Amino acid sequence: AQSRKILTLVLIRESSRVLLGMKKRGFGKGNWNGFGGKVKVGEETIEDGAKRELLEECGLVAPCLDKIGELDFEFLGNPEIMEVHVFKTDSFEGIPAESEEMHPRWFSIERIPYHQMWPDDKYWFPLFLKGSCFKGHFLFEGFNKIISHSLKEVETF
Ligand code: 6U4
Ligand code: NA
Ligand code: NA
Repeated sequence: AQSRKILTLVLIRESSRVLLGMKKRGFGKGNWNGFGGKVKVGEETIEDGAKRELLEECGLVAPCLDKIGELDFEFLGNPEIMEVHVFKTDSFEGIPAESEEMHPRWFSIERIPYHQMWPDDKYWFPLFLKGSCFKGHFLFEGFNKIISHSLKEVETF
């Protein structure tokens, strides 16, 4: 049987730029990525977990997050599916600050560093940038190679 692990991913968008964090430790170290992580026991909603991770990892407070995506990641030889809930917002308080886990930096939407991101990001990030919602599934061999994937736009969540 396949178990699922729920994770969050938060993208901060201003008109022509996106805030990403360089992951300094753990899963995905060395990649630019959104902010997020595991949902903790006691958190009422997945969105609450996402807001906490955003604050912990880059010091920003977001009163409200919009859910825009659900991405399933499977790794050959590992029965656990990672179910990543993707959120975005353009409204937040605070100034991005470095944490133990992330080094934040703004990127122009013309210069998203796909070559230093998870390999799936090149597929779905453009949907985020154009304002769409999406669902996807990616099967990895190791952490760098995608063997198969599916991705579709959805109306809403
Ligand atoms: P610790 O180190 O225990 O505090 P935590 O912050 O709870 O960890 P973490 O950072 O391991 O969790 O969570 C993984 C993060 O990486 C989540 O934000 C989801 C994101 N992520 C995982 N696979 C991804 C992928 N293939 N593409 C992507 N983001 C991914 O863009
Ligand atoms: Na994290
Ligand atoms: Na974290």
